[in-house]
Amino acid sequence: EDELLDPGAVVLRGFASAREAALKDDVARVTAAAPFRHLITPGGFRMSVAMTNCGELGWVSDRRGYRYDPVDPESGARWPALPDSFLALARDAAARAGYDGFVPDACLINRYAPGARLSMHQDRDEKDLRAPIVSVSLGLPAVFLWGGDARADKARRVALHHGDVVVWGGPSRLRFHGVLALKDGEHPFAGGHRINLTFRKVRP
Ligand code: MD3
Ligand code: FE
Repeated sequence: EDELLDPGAVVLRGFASAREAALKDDVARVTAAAPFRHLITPGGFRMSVAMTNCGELGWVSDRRGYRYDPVDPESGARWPALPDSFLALARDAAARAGYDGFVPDACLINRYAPGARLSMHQDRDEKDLRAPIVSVSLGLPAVFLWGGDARADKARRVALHHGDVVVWGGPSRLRFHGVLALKDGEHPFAGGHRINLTFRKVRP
C-alpha cells in the first residue's frame, strides 16, 4: 500500500484522512493567529503560493534572503505553537516510513489557489539534513514534480490528493521538486484551495 518513490521517499496514501477534523480546526486556529501572506523572493518576485508557519521556527523569504526565524515578521510575535494534532501526525507518519522519534520544530503551511505553483527547488535551508521531511496534502489535488539531483534532470509527475502524506529522507532529501499550477476545483476541506503542511526539523 505504501508507495516507494525512491530510496528514502515514501507516499502514504490517505494517511491523514481519519484526522481531518482536528487538522481543519487547527489550521484555522494557526492561520487566525498568523495569517497567510505572499512572501517576496530575494529576486523581488511575489510567490504565488501563500504561506504561514507554526512551531519554534518559521520559514520566511524577503529581499535579504531565505531563513528560519522564531518570529513572524508581520506581527513581531513568535509563531503559533505546533498543535498536538500536527505533532502526532508528523511523528506517526515518519515512524511508519522508518523514522522513529521524529520531532519537528517547524511547520510551513502553504496555501495554493488556482494557478499557484512552486517552481523546481531544493530544500537546503535546514541545518539537520539527517531528519526527514513530512508533507501532508489537504483539500484540492495537485501534481507534484519529483526531479533529480540537478535542476535540469527530468521530473516525474506524482498526483497528491487530500489526506496523502509523503515522507522524504535519506538519499532523497536534497532532490529537486516542485508543484504544477493548481487547477480550479472545490473540496470540502479547503474550498477552492490546496493546503500543504511541511514538517521539518531545522535545528539538530
Ligand atoms: C522532497 N512544498 O514548501 S511538499 C516546500 O506541496 C515544498 O507545498 C511542496 O516543496 C508543497 O518547500 C511540496 C513536499 C516536499 C517537501 C520537501 C522536500 C518534498 C520534498 C524536500 C526534499 C525532497
Ligand atoms: Fe520544497
